[in-house]
Amino acid sequence: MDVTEVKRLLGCAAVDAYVRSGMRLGLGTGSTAIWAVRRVGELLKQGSLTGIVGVPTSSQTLMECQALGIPIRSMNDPDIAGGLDLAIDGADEVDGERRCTKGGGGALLIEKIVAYAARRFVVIVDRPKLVRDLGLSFAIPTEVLREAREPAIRAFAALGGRGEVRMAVRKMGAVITDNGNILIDVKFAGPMDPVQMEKELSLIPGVLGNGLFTRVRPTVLVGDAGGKIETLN
Ligand code: A5P
Repeated sequence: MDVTEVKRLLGCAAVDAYVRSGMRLGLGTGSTAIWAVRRVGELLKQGSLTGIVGVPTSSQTLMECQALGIPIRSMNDPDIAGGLDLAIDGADEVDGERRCTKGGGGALLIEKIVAYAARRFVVIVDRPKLVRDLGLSFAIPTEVLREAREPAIRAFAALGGRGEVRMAVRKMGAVITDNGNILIDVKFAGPMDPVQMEKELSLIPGVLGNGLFTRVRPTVLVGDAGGKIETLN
């Protein structure tokens, strides 16, 4: 089974198991989470789900919701009021304590606001994303105010990380996020304490968000190449 099919199965499984009518739902970003968004759209169209309001975590997800007719809100709308029943998202890495690295798709800032505001967080990943230590094979993404670029890179170095501005592929220059900022990916040479590092990165002026998600322990659905899905709680 190819990896796209595994991601589709994961998206469907998460929605079928955890989404109920009337929920305020955080909708993640990326090539896995998009399948959960599509499943919500499908079930709304069928009428087997009703009364859902979704908070999209990126322009990718916003556009998909609009195309599928999923009612969308911001975290600040009165009927969301800063809290969600459930958020479903992908991840780049998950460790043995179900802590995650996110932000490969550049949407980490809103993804974290949404995940941390949800009563339940469900992460959907294919098995190769399970790792022993976060941040070794995947650099930790950070979203940084443009004016803070060089001070932030110096601050990352003081924490043992090498920061690299993420460059755009079909545009010259840096990737500019949905929020108008740049992304700096921070590579660590050896294992670090992700709980402590999430805090340290959050304290650097101009660093608006980082891709370490350690303060919520999600339910993780892990997809195997054969299509089997395991739930980690
Ligand atoms: C988006 O910013 C990310 O956090 C994604 O959720 C993460 O990169 C996983 O994406 P894929 O499902 O595309 O691998």
